[in-house]
Amino acid sequence: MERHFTLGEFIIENQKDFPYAKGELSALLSSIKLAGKLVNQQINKAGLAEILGKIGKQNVQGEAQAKLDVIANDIFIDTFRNRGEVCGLGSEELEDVVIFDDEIHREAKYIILIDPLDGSSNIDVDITVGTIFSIYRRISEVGSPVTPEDFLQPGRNQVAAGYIIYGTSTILVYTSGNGVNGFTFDPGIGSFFLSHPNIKFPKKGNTYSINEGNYVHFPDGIKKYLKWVQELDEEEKRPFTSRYTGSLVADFHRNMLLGGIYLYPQGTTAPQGKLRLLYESNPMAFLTEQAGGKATNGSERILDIIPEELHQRIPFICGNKDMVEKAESFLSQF
Ligand code: P6P
Repeated sequence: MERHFTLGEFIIENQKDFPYAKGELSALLSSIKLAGKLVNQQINKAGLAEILGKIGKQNVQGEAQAKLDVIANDIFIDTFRNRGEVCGLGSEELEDVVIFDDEIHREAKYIILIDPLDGSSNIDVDITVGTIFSIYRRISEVGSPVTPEDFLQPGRNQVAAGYIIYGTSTILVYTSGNGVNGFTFDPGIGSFFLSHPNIKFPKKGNTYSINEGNYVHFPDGIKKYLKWVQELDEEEKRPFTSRYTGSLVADFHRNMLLGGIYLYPQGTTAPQGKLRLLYESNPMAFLTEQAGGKATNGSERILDIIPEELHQRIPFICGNKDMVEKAESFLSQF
């Protein structure tokens, strides 16, 4: 019987992967684990606890905020405020960063960027949602207040990134630069257990995830790519399958395990696409590359893009390397 590490045991077992950390990164991952359990609990009883639906306000993105967006955001902020591993936090739900400017937090080495509840428009109809997180070592001096530059580092500087997918089961998936591992939550015990060791994209993928409702707005290269995907090829006999849930975490998780490509390209109504670079595309790009895939904006590596502002959007294509390169080839031709 294979022994299933808990997430805590796995982190300790792999402490050697963090040569410069004296346990803070491990403690930070444990804080994320704790907050994830609390969010999971709220999501699972949402229908009973009158916390479904919108709050009648918009977030900084101009998107209607769901009650659970705000609840999840508060849970993560409170967790990090009560523990001492991060000196600042950027969130999809907040216009400005949260600076934990007290003696303890000023000594913290890390900052974190989160999308507390991605895909939250799906909550009221019980479709999978997720939390996405992205962790950097601060570049400002430890002991001083965190600065905006700490949050505007290129994705290649991430020290860890991952997501928690609240689906048929709740799974925490993360990388700290040494591969991708997934841990499934056992609510009976209240622990996450290693269930998906060393995740890699399969050699071939035949699933594509894109909102084809935006077809008229897509660049010609994407339109030609979609036509290519949907044509039966005499030699390869390749039938592709379309799977798109409206939850990046759900589509990404399926494509990473079974093979596939996710695309949110730019369009006439969204010149920079929809996904946010700092707390959606960068963490997913880090995971993609660690799992053997490729993540670009259609021409450049996502992780090399230098951010200019906290909520900037970026066209995003990620998945099996050959599938991403095929889409890029259409974009470069048309
Ligand atoms: P659309 C959710 O709002 C999200 O950021 C991703 O999780 C998801 O893939 C995408 O937007 C859905 O956007 O425009 O297709 O509804």
